[in-house]
Amino acid sequence: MTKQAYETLFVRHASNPILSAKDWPYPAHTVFNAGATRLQDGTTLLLCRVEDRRGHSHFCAARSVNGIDAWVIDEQPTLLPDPEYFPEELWGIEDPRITFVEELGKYVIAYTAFGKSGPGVALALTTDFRTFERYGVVMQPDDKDAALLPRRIDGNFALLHRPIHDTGAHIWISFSPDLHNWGNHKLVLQARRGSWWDANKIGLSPPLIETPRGWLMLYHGVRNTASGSLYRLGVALMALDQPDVCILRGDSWIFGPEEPYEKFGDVGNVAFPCGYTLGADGDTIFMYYGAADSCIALATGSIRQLLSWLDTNGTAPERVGSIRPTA
Ligand code: M1P
Repeated sequence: MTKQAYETLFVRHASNPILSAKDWPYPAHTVFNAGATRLQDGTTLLLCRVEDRRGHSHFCAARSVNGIDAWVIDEQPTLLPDPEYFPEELWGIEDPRITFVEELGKYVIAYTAFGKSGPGVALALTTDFRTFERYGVVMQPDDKDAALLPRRIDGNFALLHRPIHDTGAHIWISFSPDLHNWGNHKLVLQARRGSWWDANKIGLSPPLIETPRGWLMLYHGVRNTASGSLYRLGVALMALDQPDVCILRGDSWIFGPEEPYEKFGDVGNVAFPCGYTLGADGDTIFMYYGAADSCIALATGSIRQLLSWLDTNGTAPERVGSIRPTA
């Protein structure tokens, strides 16, 4: 791997950070970890995690024609926790990831519901980001970092998520006929232990990116050090018809905290993407990431370059999931 190849995979936007609490129309402590989507009229919508001064989070939508600046931010919170009906959201809702599901004609938001039992995965559906149909918690605590695939696999919806077990914090996939009932759970990708950059925890970052060669997965890897955790980004390629099967996984991280707004903040040394949009060329990835749990930044990459980097720098990992029975 050449130094240059690593450094140009994702390029930070010159006006980073693109959004922070000072832009907000109502009092906010921090704004970070935003889900992203491109609406039908081409507008980029970010569903931003907003943390208040209690430490509780909710979501607020910001819309921009070019996805970079001139954001129009909802005057009031767009989606608040609803602990009366969903006590699992007592301490807030966090880290939304958005998938448009053609079959439903709806956006499905997978997010972390944080309550007394810990973080769990909840779903909410919307057509306009103004009214929401809440499905409640679908993966019980401890579980987070979830996103839905945009279409069914073998007749079922598929959700990537990150439960924590005694054996570690690894990425799993689960399947459902109706988005309510989930099963057929499979381990997808493991934290690598030892001295790896992704030794201690991994989790899905934005929703998977579909390419003709497979699903590109950007994931965050955490290494615990004497001065705290380091959150960096890695890439893997999953099989199109079996997204639980990893075809290639990069050994090195491809993006990590370097700039002051990524190194310093409420939680320093964190680069945490929850969303992306694709450029009109179908290749450019606009990756929106939370920086230091304090603001939102943008970096651009290329599907073609990520695949070519994986071809040179990726290895086919040992299979971790169960083998699907053949018919
Ligand atoms: O503080 C860094 C991140 O920590 C958590 O992520 P994970 O559990 O995957 O390590 C999340 O709370 C995330 O919101 C936060 O940015």
